[in-house]
Amino acid sequence: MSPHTTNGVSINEDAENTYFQTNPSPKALTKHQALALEFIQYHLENAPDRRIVLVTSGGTTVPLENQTVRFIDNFSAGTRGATSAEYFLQEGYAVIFLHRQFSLLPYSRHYSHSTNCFLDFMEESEDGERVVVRKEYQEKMRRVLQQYQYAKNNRLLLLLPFTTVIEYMFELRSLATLMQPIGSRALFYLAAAVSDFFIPRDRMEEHKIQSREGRGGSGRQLVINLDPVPKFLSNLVHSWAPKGSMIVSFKLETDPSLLVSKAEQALDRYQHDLVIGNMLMTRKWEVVFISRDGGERWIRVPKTRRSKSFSGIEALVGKAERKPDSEPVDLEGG
Ligand code: PAZ
Repeated sequence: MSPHTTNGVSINEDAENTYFQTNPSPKALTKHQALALEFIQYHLENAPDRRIVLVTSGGTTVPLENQTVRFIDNFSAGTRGATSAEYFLQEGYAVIFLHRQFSLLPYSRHYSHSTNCFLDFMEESEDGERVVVRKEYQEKMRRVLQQYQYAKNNRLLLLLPFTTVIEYMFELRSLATLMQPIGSRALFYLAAAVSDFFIPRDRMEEHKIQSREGRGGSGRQLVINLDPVPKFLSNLVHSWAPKGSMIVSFKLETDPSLLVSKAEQALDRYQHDLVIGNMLMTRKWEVVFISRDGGERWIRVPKTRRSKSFSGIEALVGKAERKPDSEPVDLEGG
């Protein structure tokens, strides 16, 4: 089958079919489908007006061996996705959180090992009989706990993990298809950092690659030959996602001169609703919105509000200083 066009955009069905036919579907897919179906049906029956968002978060891995010892990874910790999920919940959405296993999660991210050891938040009570939250952390922890329990008790948050880029693609396709009945109340918020390259199953080593044997190079060099991951955003927009749903993708760059043009290109190519651009070094303080109604809109967090623990999401929900059409600020001193 050859590529066809929808709204002038080509969808490469060959690439899609080959990818899904020649790579194994994740072991957890059937279980995840059942959980997602139940979650979606619950909200359609009990709160038909509720919006449901699929948030993708964290980085995908590219395994080098089938029995994986080594893999290629990326920097993403899942901060954007986990934080955004909290804000979606606060705004009344139900959230399907498709995340890299062991990356940051909504609510528990405030007590992640990468910022603090959770034991530092605790102490023994004066009588030595109980373990309690230290006084200075109680107010914030109570607030986070209440929000977490509200989401949990009202079945508003479904956590589904992935690890590899292949798993991610299978999960994304399957969730988008299951979300069809939600129609225009569905939102896709694609904050995961998804590898552009992978090793197809039929070229992957079964066992741990041995350092003495060498692979493809001279001597003991290991030469890795990666294929491009098919551009699935076009399949998502034109085929998997419900008609009328909103699709927001992210674009990360390290070269500032490329960010806006690449984000515009993505919007033009895939014809979805919004691309949010960010630079690796400044992603917590500034983002640029590229939307089809034209123009670029920078949203920045004022220098005075930047802190180590600041997650950056305020930049996306309107609490930040807005400076439309201005140049990126120098954050080195920030
Ligand atoms: O997970 P994190 O908060 O460390 O990073 C978030 C992000 C930079 C991965 C996300 O905002 C993003 O840009 N995702 C798309 C990356 C890409 O261009 O593939």
